[in-house]
Amino acid sequence: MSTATQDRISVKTAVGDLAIFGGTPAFKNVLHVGQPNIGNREKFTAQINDILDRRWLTNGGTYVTDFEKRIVDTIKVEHCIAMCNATVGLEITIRALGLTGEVIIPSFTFVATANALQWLEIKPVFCDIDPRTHSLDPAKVEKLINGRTSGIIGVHLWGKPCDVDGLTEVARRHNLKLLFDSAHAFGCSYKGRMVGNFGDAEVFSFHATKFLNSLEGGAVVTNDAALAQRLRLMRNFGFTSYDRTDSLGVNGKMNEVSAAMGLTNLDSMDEFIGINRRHYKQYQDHLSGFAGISFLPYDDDERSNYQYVVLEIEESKTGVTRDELLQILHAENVLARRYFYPGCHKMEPYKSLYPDAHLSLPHTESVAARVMTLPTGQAITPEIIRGVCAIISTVLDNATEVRKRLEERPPA
Ligand code: T4K
Repeated sequence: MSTATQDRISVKTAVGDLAIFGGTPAFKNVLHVGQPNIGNREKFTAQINDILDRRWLTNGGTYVTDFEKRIVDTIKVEHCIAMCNATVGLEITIRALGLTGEVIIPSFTFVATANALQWLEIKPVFCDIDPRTHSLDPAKVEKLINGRTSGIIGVHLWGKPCDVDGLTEVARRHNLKLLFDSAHAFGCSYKGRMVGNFGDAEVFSFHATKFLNSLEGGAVVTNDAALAQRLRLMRNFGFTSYDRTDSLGVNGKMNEVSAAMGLTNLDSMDEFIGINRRHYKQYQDHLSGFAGISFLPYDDDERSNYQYVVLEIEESKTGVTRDELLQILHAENVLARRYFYPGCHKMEPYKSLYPDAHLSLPHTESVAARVMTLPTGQAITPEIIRGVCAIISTVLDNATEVRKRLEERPPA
């Protein structure tokens, strides 16, 4: 299985070596957060040929059906409805659940969570997170419930399950629908049960950047047979038979090539998780000794996909800000990311629609200012991680000098 080739890595040890101050970038080729994992290429190309030979490209083909079955078996859920992507999966599910009025969600999430609601003219009500977990705080959710609230969308950000029990209890007490945006959490468990089995439904993403991808793709999973039936109809224009519709639908179908990619990658899922876990531990070994650097922990007693290496940088202890460190890494061709900055409430259209939202989101804003994600996955090697950590160590060991030299640089 191939990985990205890095024909040159220069390991940084001194401030003067840093590319931002004129040194040669540590990596010749750009490193991304979210470079796709790719399973057995021969198998995938053979499947594409089979799909072409059979001239059945989409609309309920055998690969999509098999992919849905494999997901059902993998996470032990009753129904899986594959979708063209998770955003459309969320929109269809929101509609199928009959959500209206207001729905409570975190602001600290990818903008698709909020967009899926706003697109359907439902108000996303942004709730603050628990800064330790980066996920919705159920006590704060409860305070936002009013007569217009129809549901809650919990997000298992970074693949770490949110407080499922707490949100389930709040939803039950107030008779609200509970949906989980599980875009990051395929293959993860909560209290020993696989994510996908909670709330009214959960939505996975299999976008190229997810640890398990189907090129583009998503899936809605549920243990509610009636909801599953509505989702299937809505996914396919509402068709109940060849030329009959009884209700409104849209096109949310996954195509056969995407399903073949999903199936191929499912065969390598344990390998991908193993790679991610080793990378995560290696980053921790190199960096967790530095004051002001903390890793978002994954629970080793649960199943996790370890697809994001999430660091928090506390400037008062590191002597550099998250954004300064990002600038330095980018100059070295390490495209570390500040996901999910600045929070949905500070992005349009939400910033204009809900200008006061920030008042109740202090943890969201402070976490969004501290978080950084580092490259991981199949394209990354232990040698690359050593190179990335050498840059960060050089900066942290010499923070005062780095800060001074950054300030002395002429404005760009
Ligand atoms: N809910 C949550 C919580 C989500 O995080 C997402 C998506 C969704 C819902 C909606 O799921 P989908 O509708 O997408 O199925 C990316 C992804 O596009 C998005 O799927 C993902 N979350 C989000 C967290 O990340 P960007 O804007 O960061 O994408 P982009 O193009 O900058 O790609 C990230 C990096 O990956 C780049 O630096 C380059 C690299 N890359 C990307 C692609 C596509 C590659 O090396 N190869 C590739 O093929 O959003």
